Amino acid sequence: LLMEGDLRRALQEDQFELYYQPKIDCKTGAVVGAEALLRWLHPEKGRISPADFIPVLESSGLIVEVGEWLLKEACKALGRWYKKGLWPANMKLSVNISPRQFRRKTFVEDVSRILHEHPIPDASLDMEITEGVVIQNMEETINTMVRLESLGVSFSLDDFGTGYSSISYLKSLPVSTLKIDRSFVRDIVEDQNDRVLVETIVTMGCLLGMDVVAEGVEEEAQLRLLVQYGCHSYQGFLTSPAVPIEEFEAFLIK
Ligand code: G
Ligand code: G
Ligand code: NA
Ligand code: MN
Repeated sequence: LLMEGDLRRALQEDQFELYYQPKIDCKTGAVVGAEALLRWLHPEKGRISPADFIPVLESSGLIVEVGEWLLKEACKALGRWYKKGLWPANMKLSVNISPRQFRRKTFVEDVSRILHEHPIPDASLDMEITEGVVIQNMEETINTMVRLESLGVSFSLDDFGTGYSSISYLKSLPVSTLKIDRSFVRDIVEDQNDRVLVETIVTMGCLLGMDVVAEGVEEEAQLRLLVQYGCHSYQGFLTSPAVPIEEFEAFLIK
C-alpha cells in the first residue's frame, strides 16, 4: 500500500524523475515535440507506475509540490536544449497537469514565477489536461486557461474520447491540440470500428483547426493508417518510450 509518507520522503529525497517521450510527425518522421512523464524509483519497492501513485499525490495535496518541481525541471530542460541548439523555438514540450494542481488559486502565479526563474523559448510550453480539470467549473477553467495562454502556454486535451462529454469541451475550451487516447489506436489495424472512430476524430480535429496527436503507436501498420487519415503526429513505442533526460538528449542530437 502506498502511503503519503513514502511520497513525502520521495520528494525530500529526490526519488522522482522526469522522463521524456518524443512526439513524431506522422509523414516526415521528424521530432515535433515531447511529453514529460513522471517516474518514481522507490528505494525498496522499485519502479512504481504513476497510475498508482498520482492518485495518492492528488488526494494528499502533494501533487502541488511535485507539480511545481516537475514544471521547474521541464523548464530547465527546455532552456538547456534550446541553448544547445537541440530545441527549435517552435517546438513544444508538454507537461501533464492534474485537476487539483490546475484548480489551485495560485496556479497561474506559480507558473508565471517559474517561467521568470527559468526562461524558455516563447510558446514552447504545453499543458496536457483531461476533462477532470474542467468538470467542476467551466467558467473558471476557461479563465485560468486564458490567463495561462497570455503567458505563452498552450493546451492539449489528453485522453480524448475516454470521458463523458469531451466534444463539448472542444467547443468551449481554448485547446490547440487533441490527443487521441491509445485505447482507440491499439486495435485500428484489426478493428473496423476503431478505424472509423480514429478517422472521425482526426477529421474533426483537423476541421476545427487543431493539431491531432495519436498516442500509443506501436506498429508501422498503425502509423500508415494515421498518415492516411491526415493525423499530424504520434507518440509511441514505435519510435521511443519515455526515456531519461540523457537518453532523450541523445535522441535529439540524432
Ligand atoms: O507514463 P505512464 O504510462 O506510466 O503514465 C501513466 C499515467 O500517469 C498516465 O495516465 C499519465 O498521464 C500519468 N502521468 C504521468 N506523468 C504525469 C505527471 O507528471 N502528472 C500527472 N498529473 N499525470 C502523469
Ligand atoms: O495518460 P497519458 O496519455 O498522459 O499517458 C501516457 C502513457 O502512455 C504513459 O504511461 C506512457 O508510458 C504510455 N505510452 C506511451 N507510448 C505507448 C505505447 O506505444 N504503448 C503503450 N502501451 N503505452 C504507451
Ligand atoms: Na498526457
Ligand atoms: Mn493521454
